[in-house]
Amino acid sequence: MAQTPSRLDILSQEPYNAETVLAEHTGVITPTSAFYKRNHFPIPHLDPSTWMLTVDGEVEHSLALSYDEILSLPRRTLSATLECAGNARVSFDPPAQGEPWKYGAVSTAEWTGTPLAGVLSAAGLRDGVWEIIFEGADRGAVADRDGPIAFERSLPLERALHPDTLLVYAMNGERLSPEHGAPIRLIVPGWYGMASVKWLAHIRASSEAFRGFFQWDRYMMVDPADESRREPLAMIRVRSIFTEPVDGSSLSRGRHHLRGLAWSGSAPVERVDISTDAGESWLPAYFTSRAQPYAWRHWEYSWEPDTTGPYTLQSRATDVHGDTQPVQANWNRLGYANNAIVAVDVTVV
Ligand SMILES: Nc1nc2c(c(=O)[nH]1)N[C@H]1C(S)=C(S)[C@@H](COP(=O)(O)O)O[C@H]1N2
Ligand SMILES: [Mo]
Repeated sequence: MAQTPSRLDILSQEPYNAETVLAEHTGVITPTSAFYKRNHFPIPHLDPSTWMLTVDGEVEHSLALSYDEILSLPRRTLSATLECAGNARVSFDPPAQGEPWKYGAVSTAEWTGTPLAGVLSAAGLRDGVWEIIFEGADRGAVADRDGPIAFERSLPLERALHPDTLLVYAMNGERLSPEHGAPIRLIVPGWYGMASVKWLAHIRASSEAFRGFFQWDRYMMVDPADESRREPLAMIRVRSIFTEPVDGSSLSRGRHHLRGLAWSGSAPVERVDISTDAGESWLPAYFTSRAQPYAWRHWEYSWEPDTTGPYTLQSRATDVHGDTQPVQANWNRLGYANNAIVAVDVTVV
């Protein structure tokens, strides 16, 4: 496995889960070796020369597509930020269940593939299709279900047909690697990472709502006050992080450039405000990279502290829909979608 441990903070080896070290985010695109990895099961190593993608269910013609056939379809490239819905889970209090991600389960890549819509139209969707179900080739045991099961997810028809929903074979200009879903993965730009199914093996058109484990028992926002109130996770919520300085660091007196990233799945980020006094007052940061539909933006803020001592730095992103980061995110048992404002504590000496 191509891993460079200094660029990734490894949470577990089997399944392999690793988050990006924030200081690695110097450009908009995350180098593939520093891109976070999130796996539920062991990574399958598939041979593209024998691998086939089956498309069936409520379709006029079932398809079995080879890797080369998919490569020959119309090509589309876009940059998209992928964030795990469990990113920042560690900052929930009381602790939530699940992998203890800090702030590094988010990265951005340039993805190349073909729109899923073309393959679905070749198969011919029947009337009444409601969802498209995607199955990965990875398998394993999960709580409360007879195992082993596959990683399976569905998308509402509208999102499956969106021209930016891609069957992807290249990441950052290189052939997709096994850890990121080779030979083909789905990429659903703007959605939390669980929707972007890796090691795609089977696509099924369905006239019913899918109730698989990773659709129904996980990646659900369950209201702690009433567990019958559940909302499936979809779009990435607006959020920002600091890449510099690192939490707990000491800074000299004088001028500093605070730096970070901001993103939102449903709309471009419009502003980032910075507080250097624990949220008392806020001033705008400026962007140092352009707005793109699905990729995060770099921001900077020039700061010259008046006195020595401790400071709490915070950033707050707002998107063009007016969605902004809360002081505290809604606690939920499975610890998803924590987009609360992050505090970075530094000491000026
Ligand atoms: N087949 C399969 N697809 C999967 C997963 C998985 O475990 N199996 N994990 C999902 C989750 S939860 C996330 S956040 C992203 C992570 O993608 P990455 O490892 O390329 O960063 O893949 C998604 N696709
Ligand atoms: Mo995830």
